[in-house]
Amino acid sequence: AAAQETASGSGDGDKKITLGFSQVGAESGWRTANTKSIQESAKEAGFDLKFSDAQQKQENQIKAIRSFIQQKVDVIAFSPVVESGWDTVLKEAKDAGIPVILTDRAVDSADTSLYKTFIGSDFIEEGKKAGQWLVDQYKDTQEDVNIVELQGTTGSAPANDRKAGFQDTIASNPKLKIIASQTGDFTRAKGKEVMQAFLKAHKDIDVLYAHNDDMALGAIQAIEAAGLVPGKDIIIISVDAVKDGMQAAADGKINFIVECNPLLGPQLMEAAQAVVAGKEIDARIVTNETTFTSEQAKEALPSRQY
Ligand code: GYE
Repeated sequence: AAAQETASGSGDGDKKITLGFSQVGAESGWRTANTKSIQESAKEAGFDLKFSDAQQKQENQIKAIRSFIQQKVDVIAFSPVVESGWDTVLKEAKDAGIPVILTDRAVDSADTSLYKTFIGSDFIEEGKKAGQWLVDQYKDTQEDVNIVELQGTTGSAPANDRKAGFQDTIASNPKLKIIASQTGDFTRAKGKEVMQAFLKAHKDIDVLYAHNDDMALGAIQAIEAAGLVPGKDIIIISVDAVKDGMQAAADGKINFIVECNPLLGPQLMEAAQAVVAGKEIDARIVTNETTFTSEQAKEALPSRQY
């Protein structure tokens, strides 16, 4: 029996899985938490992780994926910076017999056999939750409500979907008007810069909808610098619920946050193990999420992990 155990111990079952992971970048608090979750989970699961940071550029991700194919990794995972333009490189991975898992952001490829699963949030749903809160807040308004929008990275799934879900939902009340909408690239610096421009161009902003906390935090700096009170003079809604965002909500500077969970590492390792073992897995793995008002943020803050 002992000999058998030794034999199976050195067999295929114990082979370290090599996972090539191409990350979007380090643009936000969400991304930092996501990267940490993936690195820690890979370590815990005993994977050999090849991690590559694309600095928000699709061309860098394509290069990283090609290099993973050349290195013959067991499985490739990536969070696609934008939705379009992946068919060629995904076909190359498929032809090389390497399974691909999408995490966090989706691609718009018509051929869904190019990847095994997509693990991540429903961004349309997040946009709808943001919109619904606003609809409820202003249900009795007689006046126009002027909204400015800070979009995420142009062409990314969360920017496209958070915009669409929000827009569709607020359309139920014609008084709710988006008067300006521009990308802030999901970063604090760009969020601040674009908000400054919005404030210069429009004297009558009632609401800011930011596609993530970091842009909202940058915008808060611009709003305060303009002598206005964030959360009062301008109502602020954002997405993510990272610690700094939750703190701003607890302080009353952000009025409503839609949660987007970055801790995708454990689910990714589980899915990677399954596909490498040749098992069938669900084509869509959705993460569980909630929303926070200022009061709820205050309560949740002490136990927040990221
Ligand atoms: O909301 C934002 C990050 O793709 C869900 O990317 C992610 C988004 C997240 O930069 O903060």
